Amino acid sequence: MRTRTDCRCCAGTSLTEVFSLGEQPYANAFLTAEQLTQPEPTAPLVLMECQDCGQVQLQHVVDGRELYRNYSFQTSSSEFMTRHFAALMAGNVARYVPRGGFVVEVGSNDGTALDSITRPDVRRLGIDPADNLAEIAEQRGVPTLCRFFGEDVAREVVEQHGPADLLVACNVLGHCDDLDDFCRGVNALLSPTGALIVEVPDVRHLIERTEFDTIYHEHLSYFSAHALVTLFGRHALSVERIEPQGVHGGSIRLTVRRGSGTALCRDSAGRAARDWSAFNARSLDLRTRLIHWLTEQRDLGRVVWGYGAPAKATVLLNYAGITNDLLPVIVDSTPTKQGRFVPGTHQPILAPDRLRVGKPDAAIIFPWNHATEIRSKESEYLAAGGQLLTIHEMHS
Ligand code: DWN
Ligand code: ZN
Repeated sequence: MRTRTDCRCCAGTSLTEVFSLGEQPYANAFLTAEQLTQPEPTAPLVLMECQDCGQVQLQHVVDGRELYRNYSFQTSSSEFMTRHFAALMAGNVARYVPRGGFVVEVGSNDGTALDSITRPDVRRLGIDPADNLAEIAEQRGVPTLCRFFGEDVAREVVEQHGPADLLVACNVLGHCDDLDDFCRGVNALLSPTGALIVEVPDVRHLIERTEFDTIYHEHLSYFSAHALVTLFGRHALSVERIEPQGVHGGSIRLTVRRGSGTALCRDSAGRAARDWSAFNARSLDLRTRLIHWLTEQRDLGRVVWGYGAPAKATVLLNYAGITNDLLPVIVDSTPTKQGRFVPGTHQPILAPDRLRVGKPDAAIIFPWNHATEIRSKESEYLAAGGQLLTIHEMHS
């Protein structure tokens, strides 16, 4: 672990602390039964804001090799996200990829997005550091290079396959410590007429919607359009379009081209004022209300489980100190998470069909971004009187 004292987007050094979740375990490091009795690694989660460009980033950087070698999250776990990425690919392949062209996805996870490309003439390559995911992607026929993307990897790929007409990086930039290396990689790999499509959660929504549970060690940056335009501008990359997206609690999609041509100026991606003290107060209030509600439910003799074990569940449960006595079980559809335990608070993770057997009185939907999809899958449980709530819907 190291401490970062300069801004990843503008290289400035005026960073101020704006929020802290304290010392926390790694959110996606779901434990095996044997690991339950072993000490768990932890690191601080402290948010810093750059006073020059508005970039928000973690103060402490955990080595990515520790976080990603074996990665538990799979894109295909959500039908909604699968459709979202298929639409992204379809639109941009049609727009930027000529006959026989080449599409590269960075952070390709289990190959869901690349697998959606239907044009047989298009060559595809995924790049992802997780061995377990690269293997799943390969099995479904998506060629995958199991590496961290950067300038070196970009040069190797160009040498072997030629330049990319379309480069896609969704929910990836937040995971990269060295964004200058990422941008150099883009310049090395992207064809002069190609496009880079980037999608990241928007820090504006994190603040406005009190999404503190999206703050964890693998998310090193919490971007605004302004900070990203600043970053790309330093590398002669221009942001041609910025489009809001509803996914992951409110995201932005940027279309980036090589050269400094018709770049959106930084001011059009202007900086909004941020009320961090109100965000701090709302986060504490949410934690208090959650603990009160769960205690009240337990005292009433009602059983509450969790639905979904995203990284966000680990953050929330540990921040609020919720152990098995208040919330004994979580169900999740990801096969690699089932049979494991939440880092820090140790709830077991079971398959969703256990909900229909165990019939808890209520379940908290930890991935609030998938509430609609989960409610529609669990209509039987709801019809039988079960309750599915997100933390934002909880009132005691
Ligand atoms: O950047 C990141 C994003 C893209 O994905 C990450 N660092 C990791 C991950 O974030 P997350 O862990 O907060 O992801 P989700 O998409 O909110 O996780 C949803 C979880 O809920 C998965 O574990 C699968 C589960 N789930 C389920 O059990 N039944 C999801 C759906 C839709 C369902 O029906
Ligand atoms: Zn900055």
